[in-house]
Amino acid sequence: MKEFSRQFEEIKEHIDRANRILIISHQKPDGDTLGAALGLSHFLDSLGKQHTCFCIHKVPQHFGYLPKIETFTSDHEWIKRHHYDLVCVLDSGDLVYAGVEDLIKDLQVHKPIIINIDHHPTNTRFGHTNLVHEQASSTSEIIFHFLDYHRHPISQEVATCLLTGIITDTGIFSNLATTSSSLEAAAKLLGYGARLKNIMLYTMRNTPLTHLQLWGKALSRLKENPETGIVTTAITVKDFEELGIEDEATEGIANFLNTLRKTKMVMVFKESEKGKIKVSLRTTDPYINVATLAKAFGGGGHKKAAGFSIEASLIETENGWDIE
Ligand SMILES: [Mn+2]
Repeated sequence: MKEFSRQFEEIKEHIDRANRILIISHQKPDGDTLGAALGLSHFLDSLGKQHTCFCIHKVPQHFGYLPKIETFTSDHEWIKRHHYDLVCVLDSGDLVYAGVEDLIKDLQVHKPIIINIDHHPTNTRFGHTNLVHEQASSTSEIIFHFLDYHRHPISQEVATCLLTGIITDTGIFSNLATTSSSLEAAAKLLGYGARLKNIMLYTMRNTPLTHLQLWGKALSRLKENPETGIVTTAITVKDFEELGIEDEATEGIANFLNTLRKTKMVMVFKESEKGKIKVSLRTTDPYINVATLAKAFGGGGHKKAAGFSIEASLIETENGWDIE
């Protein structure tokens, strides 16, 4: 972690100087953005620093086991009325992805310092200090290295938050984000008392029946293009309405399809509202970089897992699903 010592020092100095800090998790929050935010929040508590955790969307209920998750707010107006001199944006390639472009504009009256902590290779370095570590499994792992660097004691609470991020972003240590460094960090966090049983129960074994019914629809529509080797499927607004569920139910489908044998690439088209399609891209092919593809359409992500949104409609062809 030596290569990041300058950023580790800089961030600590900014924190020491700040009076009021805003921690931002990205929209549609996942285990990593929340785990990293709360890990940082517990750290700020131990320094006696006033701070707020913000996410534009409500935190999903199943993260209720994360200590202090109830302190998250989505109240833009409330944030606007307070004076923040430091803003930490976590696990977000850019401010649009974070869902806080407008909020940051509103906060500009007080000219806060912006700290960007992330592991997405498509990160735009939008902060005054950018701690972007592309090889890290998760932003939570980066927070772990930050605390470790400053030799700050890690409590059971912090360990549970950070291990949540590592476990969810590595798909329980199964995807390519799994490295010796992420395993080492996880081992240390377990040593600090991280509640592994709760993490597994609430993040990995907590699927509602209706979500699997939606997966069933997606699986029944799978198509493979024999020429390109690309596998596609689609989920429509109607599916969500019929099952009475939100689009978070699709989380994990693309990763699951990526277990298919001999597939160039998996594309999941999700119609989140009429005329708006979210495309998730996955590959295990060593020569394909889906982040580049996603970026060409205004999205982003990792080499093997990325996505973008587009205004289009779904069409079904003989060899697969497409957009037009
Ligand atoms: Mn992440």
